[in-house]
Amino acid sequence: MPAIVVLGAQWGDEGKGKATDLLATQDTAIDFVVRTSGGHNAGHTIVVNGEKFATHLLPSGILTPGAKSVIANGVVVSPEALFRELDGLIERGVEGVEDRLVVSANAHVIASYHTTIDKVTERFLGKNNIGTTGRGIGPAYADKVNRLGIRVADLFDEKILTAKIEGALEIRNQLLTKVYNRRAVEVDAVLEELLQYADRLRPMVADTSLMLNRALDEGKTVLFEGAQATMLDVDNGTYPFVTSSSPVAGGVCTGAGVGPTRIDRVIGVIKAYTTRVGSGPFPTELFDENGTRLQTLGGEIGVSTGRTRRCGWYDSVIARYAARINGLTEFFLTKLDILGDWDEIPVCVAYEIDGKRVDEMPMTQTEFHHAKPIFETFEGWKSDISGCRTFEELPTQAQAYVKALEELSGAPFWGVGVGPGREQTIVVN
Ligand code: 2SA
Ligand code: GDP
Ligand code: MG
Repeated sequence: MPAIVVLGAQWGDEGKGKATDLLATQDTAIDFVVRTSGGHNAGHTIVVNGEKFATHLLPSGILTPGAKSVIANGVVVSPEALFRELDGLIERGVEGVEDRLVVSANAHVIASYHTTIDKVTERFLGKNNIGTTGRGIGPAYADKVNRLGIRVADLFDEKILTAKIEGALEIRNQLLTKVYNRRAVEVDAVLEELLQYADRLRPMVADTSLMLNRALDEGKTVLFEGAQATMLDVDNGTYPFVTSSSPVAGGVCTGAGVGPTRIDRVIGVIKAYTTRVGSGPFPTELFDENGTRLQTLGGEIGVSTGRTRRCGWYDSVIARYAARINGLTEFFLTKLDILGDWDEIPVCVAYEIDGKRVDEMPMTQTEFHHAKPIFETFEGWKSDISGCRTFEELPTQAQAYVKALEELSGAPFWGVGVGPGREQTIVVN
């Protein structure tokens, strides 16, 4: 299986880090783990031998000694965040991280003025804000699309870098000073900020598209690790309450410079319930004690910003949508163990929108804002399943719940997570 995509099927934090890590350790032939979109707004948690690691900008494969980790062209890279994360792993005794990291020369750079603009814009929007992570992601992608961006390769040529910073600041300082009433950012300050990372970064930089295509030609296995998720996709998500990149399967191709015909498996990671951080519509959101219980039992707190995640029941309309948008070959269901506390578990099977039953994602965001979930209720299993390692070991009610979700969701379930640990997984198909 040479090219595998692992991506989020809901609003993020489904447990993609765990699914990636599991594939990377299960199949010893995984040679590359690749991030293709987003930046250090992501937060992936991996628990190895009881020790907890969180990756943000780095692919979670960085913890797997045999695999190369790649930050591909579609990612926005804050050099400051990159080295902070690398140093954090080195301090914890993870060896060889810098030697097995490759960064695309074409990835775009996040500088401190992007972060400033992100935060000031959110404040400016007030109650209409997006609830971004404040990491400068949106402004960096906006500069990229506006052709004002700075790429990693630019850090190695001071003349080009100076010209690019001047060009970007000419526009960005207008926004900062005239709209946001802020002080202008100085070219020299940005130059100094970015150049300090150039020497350490240079040995890691390569043409990652060429490298990955050659690797696939040689039959190597490449794992593309998603960040954020389908419902946060700038085209297919709950616009404008989305991130500024394409975390769907199609985004993997542009974000890595590989063609769609090379992809063999597309795995959608999905929680046994639903969570969301930041603003925006969320039809199955719970505002009662069930929501608080899911939040507490599931430890639903943002890995990057520490924000509390909004919680709700499983939404199979979203699952079917994710299966369709990404052409999923399978799902990986996580956090089934968290539901062991309920007598009955509701699952959203369709929406009621303005008095009508709707089985698929509606065409417009206005309709989605009006969507009320239609629930079907399943019997709970009221027990701890975190020690189960085969499907047959699961209580019959849990088996029935998984089978029902699989039938409703539009793609087969490859595995089920019953705990955060690497080994707490049941492979179903
Ligand atoms: P941004 O910062 O521009 O990407 O924010 C835009 C929206 O995207 C959401 N977003 C996320 N949602 C879930 N998890 C994310 N990563 C962290 C994690 C989140 C954290 O893994 O826990 O620590 O808070 C993530 N990154 C971006 C964001 O909430 C906005 O709705
Ligand atoms: P990601 O952004 O999709 O990689 O997910 P996060 O790391 O942000 O959040 C997922 C959280 O769920 C992490 O704390 C994981 O350790 C945890 N997790 C993943 N799978 C399972 C599971 O099957 N059961 C439990 N209880 N926790 C899980
Ligand atoms: Mg996360």
